[in-house]
Amino acid sequence: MPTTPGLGETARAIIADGMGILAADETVSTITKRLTARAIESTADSRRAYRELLFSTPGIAEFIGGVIMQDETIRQDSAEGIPLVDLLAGRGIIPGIKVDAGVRPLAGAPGEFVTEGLDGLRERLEEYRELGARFAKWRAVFTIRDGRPSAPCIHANAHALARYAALCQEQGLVPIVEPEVLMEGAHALERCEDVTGRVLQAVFNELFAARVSLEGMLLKPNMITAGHGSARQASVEEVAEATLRVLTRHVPPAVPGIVFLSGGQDPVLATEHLNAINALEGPKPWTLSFSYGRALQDEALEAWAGRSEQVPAAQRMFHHRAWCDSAAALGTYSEDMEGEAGFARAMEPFSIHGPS
Ligand code: 5MM
Repeated sequence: MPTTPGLGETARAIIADGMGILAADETVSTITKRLTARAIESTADSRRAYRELLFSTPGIAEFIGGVIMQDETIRQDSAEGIPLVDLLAGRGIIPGIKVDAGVRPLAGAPGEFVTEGLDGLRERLEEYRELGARFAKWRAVFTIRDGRPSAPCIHANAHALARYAALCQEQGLVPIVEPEVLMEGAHALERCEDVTGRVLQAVFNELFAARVSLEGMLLKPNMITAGHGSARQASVEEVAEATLRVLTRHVPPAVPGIVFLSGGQDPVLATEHLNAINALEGPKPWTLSFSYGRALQDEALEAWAGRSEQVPAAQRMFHHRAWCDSAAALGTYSEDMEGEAGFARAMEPFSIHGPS
């Protein structure tokens, strides 16, 4: 497998020293659902204001090494006319871009999906690189049901992920490879473990066949949990052990980092799970960090509520959760980092919004 100079350095820089990734790559349709659920009108300007709030949060560059944007955001300017991509880069945060075109029904596999977007991808990657992106992301989704995910669904998605990753590396961008086994369903943790293992094995077989340099990529998987609808939810310890077991069996040590998605977990629980994984004894040859969307944003979005006077409160929430997740990436998070005392400690190194 060839190694591409520069890609490994970028991959490692994104997740250095307890840093992780903010996934802010919701499509217009997804972010619109999240905004309207909180009675916030979704316009190009409100979406820009929300992303700018996150990206410009004071102190955040200590915890967030990379941000995944989507097509609209990477072309937007801040209220002061600075391209958002430059705003990030100027703060030392590496800009990334979601490049898949979303999921479509997979022919021959009723109820299953394949992620599309390979047509014209080389040219789009070239353009995004010129706009300032240094890494990219492509997400495949797998549903657990009777007989699902099927072998053709796993194969089609793993193959597409590998073609995407190879194209990214050709264009000098670090690919984040995201095979997400969804938490929807009533399945037990053991079923999630089995399915995730099969999916990861297929993905790495395809990455190898496509000559993707493992040193120059990041993996973004789900954690191993019971389905949201399962009556028996696993303990934090059980989730951590099962997650590390699957990764040890199916992810080569050449991969520099594994950045988990949160998948609809409560923000605090997503922090606890990451911390427990990092606190486990035993070999962990990759950096284990976060690339959370909802678990990093939900508290801030709730606090913002679309009101400009609420920007400081929202930034305080975002800064605090990123501080906690960064500690979890180092295995040093503890319960007393939550609550008012935790907020005060998170603010200690600088004053985020004051004194005046
Ligand atoms: C931020 O959400 C991304 C997907 O948005 P679309 O569904 O609109 O494409 C998603 O890919 C995200 O990056 C990951 O799923 C991680 O987000 P969560 O919320 O699971 O941590």
